[in-house]
Amino acid sequence: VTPTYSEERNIPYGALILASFLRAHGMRAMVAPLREFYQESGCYTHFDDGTPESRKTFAYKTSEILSSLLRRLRPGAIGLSVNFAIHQLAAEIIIDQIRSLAPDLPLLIGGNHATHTAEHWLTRQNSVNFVVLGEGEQTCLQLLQSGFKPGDISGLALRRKDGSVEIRKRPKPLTTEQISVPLDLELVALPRWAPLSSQKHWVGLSRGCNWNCAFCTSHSMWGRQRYREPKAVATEIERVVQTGARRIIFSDDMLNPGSRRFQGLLDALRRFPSCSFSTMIRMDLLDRTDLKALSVANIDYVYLGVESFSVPVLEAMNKKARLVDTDAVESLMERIKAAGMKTIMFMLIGHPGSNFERDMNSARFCRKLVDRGLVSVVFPAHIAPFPGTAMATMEQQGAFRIVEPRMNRWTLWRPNIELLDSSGRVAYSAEEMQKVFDEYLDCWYEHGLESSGGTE
Ligand code: B12
Ligand code: SF4
Repeated sequence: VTPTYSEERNIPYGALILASFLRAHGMRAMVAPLREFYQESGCYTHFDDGTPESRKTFAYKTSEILSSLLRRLRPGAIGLSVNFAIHQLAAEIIIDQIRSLAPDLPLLIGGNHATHTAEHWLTRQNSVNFVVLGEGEQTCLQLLQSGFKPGDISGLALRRKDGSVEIRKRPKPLTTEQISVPLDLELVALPRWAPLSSQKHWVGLSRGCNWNCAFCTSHSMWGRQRYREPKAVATEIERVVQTGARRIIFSDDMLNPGSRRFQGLLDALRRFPSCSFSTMIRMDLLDRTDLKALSVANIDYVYLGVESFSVPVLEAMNKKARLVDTDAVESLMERIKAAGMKTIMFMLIGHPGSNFERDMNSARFCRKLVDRGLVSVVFPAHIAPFPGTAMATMEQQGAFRIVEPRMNRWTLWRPNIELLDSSGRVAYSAEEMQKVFDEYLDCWYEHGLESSGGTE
């Protein structure tokens, strides 16, 4: 099961990939994207308005949904997929309900956020039996095959008999073959009012990233980048296109056109002329890429994780950005446009190393790019110290203080931290960060929010 939030209707890609792998190895597995089951008068209701009543309603509804799923699917174990910090509270409520409905059923949890907060899920009152760390496939398969006897299976976190928590070493990164099992869309248990055709579709070409930016969990989750087999990717896309999908968003952290397998993947994409693709990429990599080749493969939206246009901020982020000169950025944007693609930029506010002036200057430069029609949308986000990131450890070094301790509120629309100076005084306040955010929003309102290639 995957928790719920008021996001758009995204296919639960990671959980489905895991289930597809398990099925290919002879296991029975189904994925229930819980979000789709929370309906009131025909539309989704988000539970968390901050009141205890809304949580009670969520717990009650969750219990109803889970007991009907348990009756229907008769699972031998339940896995909960928790990729996002914002799912923290929802996941806790779901676990409480599972524990009261099926106290003896083995319960596992996995996903990015769960991996980096393993101890929490093992030590709270209603705990899970196992946390699967990082890539889930091999560890989960071994655990199921062993009948939940952890033996020396790597990649697990669990409670020892004496109550202490054991966080085991991760296995070696999975091989190309292991990560290439194509998505099996039959494994998604959707209610009748949420057909596959109404979902937003994701496909992964690769896993991991060769950079190690301070605010990002990619490195600690996946390690170095590995591409999937082009043939398997083509099979996966074919299955997705058969549902009627006309846009696929790549779930890759970072497309790396320098890779050996990249051309094979572009060839695979060209087999689906009815489908358009959106991808995440670094701006400096795109600068060295044959843009025409991307556009011929129907990649028409590029999301650039730019984060900042200030050199000291990029350095503090360990972004290792090679394209920082504003004239060079403008010229790249012109080339992207000329190649028939649209650009969406992601910007961060409040990272250690930044200050009001630096972030505001970045926002103003973004506005210039939007005014010139070179960038379609700019998405600003307030930084959050996600567990598993180098940035999270900077709190102990006194770089910032957390102003929003509830991780389920880390939607990145509001400030989560304030930056401190060396004497512990606030150097960049939440209020100032909000002003920078509002500068980005003003630009949105002036230009209107254009369709953003599949993601908001
Ligand atoms: C695609 C994506 C999205 C999509 C989600 C699409 C979807 N299908 O749900 C969209 C655009 C909606 C999105 C939005 C956001 N995202 Co996002 N997203 C990603 C991204 C790039 C890929 C996810 C993915 O599909 N990975 C590939 C699949 C195969 O992996 P997986 O899901 O992790 O599953 C594997 C393992 O985790 C494990 N596993 C997973 N579940 C389970 C369960 C069990 C039981 C087991 C055993 C194993 C297991 O096994 C799987 C196979 O190995 C990740 C980064 C990344 N590379 O993972 C960020 C990432 C998850 N997002 C992130 C963030 C911050 C956000 C936003 C908050 C950003 C924003 N400001 O809006 C929003 C919030 C979304 C929301 N819920 O409202 C952060 C999360 C950090 C955190 N701790 O919260 C990540 C990690 C990126 C980062 N910066 O580090 N995102
Ligand atoms: S922010 Fe982008 S480039 Fe940096 S580590 Fe994460 S995925 Fe890689």
